[in-house]
Amino acid sequence: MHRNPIAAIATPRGAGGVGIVRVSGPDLIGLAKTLLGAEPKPRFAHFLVLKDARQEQLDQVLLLYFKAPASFTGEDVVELHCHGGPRVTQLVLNRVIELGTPEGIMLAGPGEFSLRAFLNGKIDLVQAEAIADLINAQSDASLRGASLSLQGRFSEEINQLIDQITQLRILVESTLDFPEEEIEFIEAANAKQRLEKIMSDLDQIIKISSQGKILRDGIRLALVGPPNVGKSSLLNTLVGEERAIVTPIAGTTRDRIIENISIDGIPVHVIDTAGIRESNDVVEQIGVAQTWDEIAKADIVLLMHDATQAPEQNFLGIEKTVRERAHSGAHILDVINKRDLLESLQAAQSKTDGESKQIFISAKTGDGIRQLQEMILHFAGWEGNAGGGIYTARSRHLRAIVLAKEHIQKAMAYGFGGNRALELFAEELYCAQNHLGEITGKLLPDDLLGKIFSEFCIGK
Ligand SMILES: Nc1nc2c(ncn2[C@@H]2O[C@H](COP(=O)(O)OP(=O)(O)OP(=O)(O)O)[C@@H](O)[C@H]2O)c(=O)[nH]1
Ligand SMILES: [Mg+2]
Repeated sequence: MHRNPIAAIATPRGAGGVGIVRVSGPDLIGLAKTLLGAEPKPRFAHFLVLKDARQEQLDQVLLLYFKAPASFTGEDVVELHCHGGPRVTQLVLNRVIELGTPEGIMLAGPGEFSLRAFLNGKIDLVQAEAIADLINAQSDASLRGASLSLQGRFSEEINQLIDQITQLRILVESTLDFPEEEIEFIEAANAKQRLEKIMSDLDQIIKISSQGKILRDGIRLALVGPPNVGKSSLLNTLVGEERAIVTPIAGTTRDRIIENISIDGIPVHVIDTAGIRESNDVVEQIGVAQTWDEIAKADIVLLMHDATQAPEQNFLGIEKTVRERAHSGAHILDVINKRDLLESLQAAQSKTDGESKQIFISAKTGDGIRQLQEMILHFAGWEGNAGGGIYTARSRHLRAIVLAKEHIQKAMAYGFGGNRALELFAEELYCAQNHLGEITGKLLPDDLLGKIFSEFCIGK
């Protein structure tokens, strides 16, 4: 399909050593020649002095010409590496657009280069998403996971599953034409074992992708409770810096504060919130309303209280509402803070059975913090990345795999008894295959592309 040339600044705004202006289009040899004043050699760094319309020097630049289809987008690509300042790059971009091509050059939208790479079959959808994840990665572990997806590890597993399902489908559908022999034929072809293999591979992929989803999305962790229990102190301890104001005055925090940290390489979005209490102060009321919002969005809620105070009526009320407001998959951990103030530390032992959701800590001394971090990872479903090899995954992928699994389960239930069951069986395999196809983009539901690529930055 013919698409008009597009251009954008591919490097971040701001000052830097080098800035890159990138152009992609079906035929850019003319533009490259005009810029260079000579025939460009593909994949060769040409030095040139870029001049404006009045023939005054704009900048000294390097020009790279990638000839289609051997480029990121699969089209002709021209890159101009100039000095990295917001003004320089903008002027270089303007000049390129001014010189133009017979069809003109449009400004690229977010992710439009990657979209073209996808549409031209250079990468599949999982890989395109992995590019965005790689750029946005906040920890080394998520970066490695995105890199594995980009290399095609995840897509490969999905494609293998699709192959297995397709083969089984072909087998079953072909027997539909030969009713007398069908059962023996299918038995001889180990159809049942093959179906079981598909099922166990699906389970394995679900397991890895749910880890991959944690690696990509991270864990949303809300610190909540009554005023003065030490929520902001805990935020500061987890971040390792004084980010939130801490005072002995109840009602110190009013605005929620979000900090991105990583625990053992897993991104964790920690949210300090306004202490929950009835208040006549309008600002505080808004803060408390935000707290309830955060409780609803969190994967893990740390419900904090003060070890020196017995939980009173008010606290029990908060606890009940927190449990009601948290989403169904969330875990609420009871964090009893200020353990250092207790005279008898014996009484304040945290249970260590692995499934206990209660822990004593001191945000002030750091006592119990490591154990708390482990609890957070555990209840978020992170099983550790012992062997590495976990690729990043998104909710969209996981949903599709789970749907595929449901169809395979239905297929299993139909079994191989008789023609009608076989038809239904084949139909379920077909549905499962389609759901898996959505992951890599072999099969695209409406508006998915727009949604995915609009999250990209411009110039990628
Ligand atoms: N001894 C001791 N004091 C603590 C500990 N954690 C917090 N504090 C003190 O408790 C008081 C309140 O701490 P904050 O962290 O501001 O409490 P908060 O829950 O954020 O309070 P609000 O923002 O008002 O809701 C401060 O004086 C802290 O120094 C702890 O582990 N031990
Ligand atoms: Mg606070």
